[in-house]
Order: sequence, then structure tokens, then C-alpha cells
Amino acid sequence: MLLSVLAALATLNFAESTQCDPSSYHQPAAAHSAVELPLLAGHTRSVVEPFQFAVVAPESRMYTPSLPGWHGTISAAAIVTPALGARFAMYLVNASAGASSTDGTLYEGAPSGLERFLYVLHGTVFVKEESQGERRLEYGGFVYYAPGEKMNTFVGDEGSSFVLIDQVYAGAFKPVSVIGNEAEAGTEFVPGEVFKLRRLLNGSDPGYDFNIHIMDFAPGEYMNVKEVHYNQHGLLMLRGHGIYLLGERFFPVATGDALYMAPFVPQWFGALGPTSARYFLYKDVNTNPLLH
Ligand code: UGY
Ligand code: MN
Repeated sequence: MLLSVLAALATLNFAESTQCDPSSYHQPAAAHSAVELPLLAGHTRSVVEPFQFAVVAPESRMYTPSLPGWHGTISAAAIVTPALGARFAMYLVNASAGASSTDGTLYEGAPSGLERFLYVLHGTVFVKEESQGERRLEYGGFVYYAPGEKMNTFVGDEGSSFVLIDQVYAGAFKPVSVIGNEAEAGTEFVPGEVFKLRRLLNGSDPGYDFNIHIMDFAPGEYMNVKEVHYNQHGLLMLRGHGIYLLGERFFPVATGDALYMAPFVPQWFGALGPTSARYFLYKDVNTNPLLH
């Protein structure tokens, strides 16, 4: 009985698909328009292979109402922490007006040598730094607090959100704090590659032990090098979609997905779809590979 019902359903589906109007094949815009498929119960695209890589899709993120050293209404999803094998922490943070991290280096239990990078996704964040005074950051605005810097950060708007990177400094210099906006960072071509690069925290200064880049791909562009390197990455898809090679597997990724790549994980990205793709990328640099 069950078999005959399934057979009847299969015939029905086949009959429907053969009735598809062939003229619609000539409507690429409709064919490409974003279709929000309802999520299947119990299904997530998130995949975590500790000490190798993680793809954390929005539907599986867990937000907690606290973040060490922060006050006010805040909720943070820890995407990357040392529990995964990483040497840094990457959080996605939602915050309300009035939330703040003041003198963050002084909070109880803060590791000595804490350095921090904050990149604004929505809303307004005010930051205060000794030499540059108070600055207002909106989308694309960022601050790097060097180790020992007072981390005065105040959230200005309801519904603000940002990416936060915390790390314990492993370099041998005294790096300086930086405040800026990605719009002020010139785009660069990387020899042998097609993507465009913007350096927010510039690792060509040996004082910094990580860099932050924004990488842009036009539709159809892909990385030339199938990279394997000793450095780790934290990544947030800011725009578009594509396919990421992690280890030996390919993962479709889209705006909002967050990734971790451990040292030596083979990695490659291709931008698929009709729009350009952009991602935010953390990479640890300038440390002695023998020691880290
Ligand atoms: O600089 C990098 O390592 C960068 N090209 N990696 C990546 O995009 N996965
Ligand atoms: Mn890389």
C-alpha cells in the first residue's frame, strides 16, 4: 500500500515538472532572485570539526546576555574560542544603547596583554583612545586597542552590532592603537590573485600579531592559491555567497555565516551567484611559527 502511494506521488511530481513553462527559462532575474527557504526542523548548515574548522550559520548561534568586562544590555555569540583550538576569541555582539566596556583591561580576571579589535556592523559605537580622543563609529568603523590601552567603548544606538576579536598579545613590540573606517582603507590587488583587499589592521607593521582584512570578490571570481598556511583565520561573510573549501570538503556559505580555520587547514573560496561577495577576515601574523 505504502509503496503504491509513493509510486503515485513520484508520478505526480514528474508530471508537474514536465508541465513547467519553458518560457520561464529565459527569465534569469527571476531564477536568481533570493528565495528564503524555510528551515527544515532539526537541520543546520553548521559544521564544527574542533582543531580543524567551523562553519557557524546564523540559525545555530547561541547568544548569552554577558561578555567579560562589558556592562549594560548585551548579547554575544562566541564563534571562536580556544576551546576550538584557536589562539583568539571572536564574538558576534548585539548591544543596546548605553552598553559599555570601560577600562576593559582592568576587569577582574582579564588576561594581561589583552588586545582587542571591534568592527561595527550596525548602529553606532563611540570609542575613546588616548591620542585620538573620542570617535563615533558606524558601519565599517573599527578600533584596535593595543595591549594596556584603556578600552573605553560605549554603544550609542539600540540594535547596534559588531564583531569583537580578543587576543593575548604574543609579539615582542609595543603596537599602537588604531581607529578608522574601512571606507578610508584603499583597495589593493594581491599579486597572482583576483580578489581585492582592504587592510584595516595592517600586518605589514611587525608590531601587530594579527591582521584584519576585508576581501572582495566579483561574481564568479575565486582564489588562485588553494592556501595551506600556519596561520589561523576567523571570518564573517558580509555580503553575497559562495563556496568555501575547508580541509577536503566544500561548503556553500552566505552572508551572515561565520567561519574558523585552524592552522594548516586547506582553504579556498569561490564567489558564486549574481552579486559580489565580501568577507571580514582575521589572521594571526608576525609570530614565530616555532613557538605558536
Ligand atoms: O590572507 C589569507 O590567508 C587569505 N587569502 N585567506 C583566505 O581568504 N582564506
Ligand atoms: Mn588564508
